[in-house]
Formats: sequence, C-alpha cells, structure tokens
Amino acid sequence: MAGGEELKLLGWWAPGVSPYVLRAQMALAVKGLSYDYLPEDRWSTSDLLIASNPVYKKVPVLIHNGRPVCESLLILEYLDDAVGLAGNGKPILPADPYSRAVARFWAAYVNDKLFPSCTGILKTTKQEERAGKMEETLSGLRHLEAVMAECSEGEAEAPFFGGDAIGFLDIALGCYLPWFEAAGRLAGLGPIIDPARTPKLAAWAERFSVAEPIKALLPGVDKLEEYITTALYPKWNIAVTGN
Ligand SMILES: N[C@@H](CCC(=O)N[C@@H](CS)C(=O)NCC(=O)O)C(=O)O
Repeated sequence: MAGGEELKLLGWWAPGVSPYVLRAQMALAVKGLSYDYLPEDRWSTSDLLIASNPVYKKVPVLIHNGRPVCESLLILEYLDDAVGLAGNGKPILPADPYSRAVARFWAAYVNDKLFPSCTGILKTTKQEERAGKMEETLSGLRHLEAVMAECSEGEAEAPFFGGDAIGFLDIALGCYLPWFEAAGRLAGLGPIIDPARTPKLAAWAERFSVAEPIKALLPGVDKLEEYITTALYPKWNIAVTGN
C-alpha cells in the first residue's frame, strides 16, 4: 500500500465464512486500506500464524510492517490508532469518549453473548435446547433493537449505529449477519432478525448489507450454509439431516 506501509491479513481458508476475518476485512474496506490477504491452509496451521498469534493461533491477524495485531475487535481499534495508516481517514470508533465506551460495550456483548447464543441454535438438534438458544438470541437482538432505536431517535435519525457512516458496532455486529440468516434457515426457524420482532434492527441489517463497501464482502448465505453443514456439523457431531 501507499507510503511504504505494508499490511497483510492472515485469514481463514474458506473465504467469507469466518465472521472475525470478515470483520477485519470490513474495517479495512471502510477505511479504504489495501492489503495482502493470506489464507490459512485448511489442514495445517502456518508457521506465520503460529509466530504471529502464538497464544491462540487464530485468525484474523493483521500484520502491519511486520508487526502482528491479533483479535478482530482490537484490529478495528488499531486501524483507527495506527499512525501512518491514513487510508481515506474515516474513523471507525466514535470521537466522543462516552460513545466509544458504549460502542465497545455492545461490541463485547455481541461477541460474548449474542453470537454464542446463535451458534448454540446450530450446535444442537434437541428442540427444547434449540428453542432456549433461539430465545436467548432474540433477547440479545431486542437489546440491540433498543440501541438502534436510540440512534434513530429525534430529528437527526441515523442510519447506522455509527451515525451517518458505518462504525465500530455496525462492523462488530454486521459481520455476523450471514450467520443469523444461515442459522435461521438451517434450524428451520425462519429469519432470526425479523422485521415483525425487531423492525429497526431489521431495517439496519438491510441497509448495512447493501452499503458500500460492505456488500461485496458478504458471502452468499448458501455458501455459508454449505460450510456449516460440511465443515462444522461433523466437528459438532450434528447429522446433516438432523433439523
Ligand atoms: N476472538 C477471536 C476469534 C477468532 C477465531 O475464532 N478464529 C477462527 C476462525 S473463525 C480460527 O482461527 N480458528 C482456528 C482454530 O480454532 O484452530 C477474534 O475475534 O479474532
């Protein structure tokens, strides 16, 4: 990339399906930064990944001028903080310290509570357990509906959590959108983000999915479903016909 800065992103072997890698890619695209994408091999962990993220050995890892930054949310923060990485200069985090803290709170909630509830739907075929995980997921989405309602309150109605532009929470949550859709379809539960239940969130999801530069990065849900059924169901001991 320009200015002698070198960015590499260590990514997942199947494109588009890792929400964490997608999150880093979304942030790089929003900031207009170019980078080399280095996918991991499906069957073996590369020496570069082991050296770059020796603690977790997970992707994404952003390597900036040879120095690794691990953990997708930290990569987002780093992209705002790193001197020399101007890109288009658009910040991801809000400028106001309180709004930053709130965005970080919800991003952590989405990571630690909401997404595990959603994958919980996929990790069981027992109806009762699945219904419990669905209820947990819906309860999480209701919280985010309230956050979106606050953003779209008053005269200056904002299209995104980040205001007029895509920001930290938009990317932190938006990288999971294909997963919500795939989970609803695979579990036969219909749309998980449903305009009838969470209208503001559903409208946000629609806007985010077609926004530039996000649109081109989102994987087709069919592709994600195939990945879940062929690569993850066997790991989770889920029979493909077990819906
Ligand atoms: N908390 C990490 C999670 C990253 C993660 O789970 N990455 C998966 C790909 S989706 C991975 O590298 N898995 C490799 C493994 O578990 O061996 C982040 O936000 O970056």
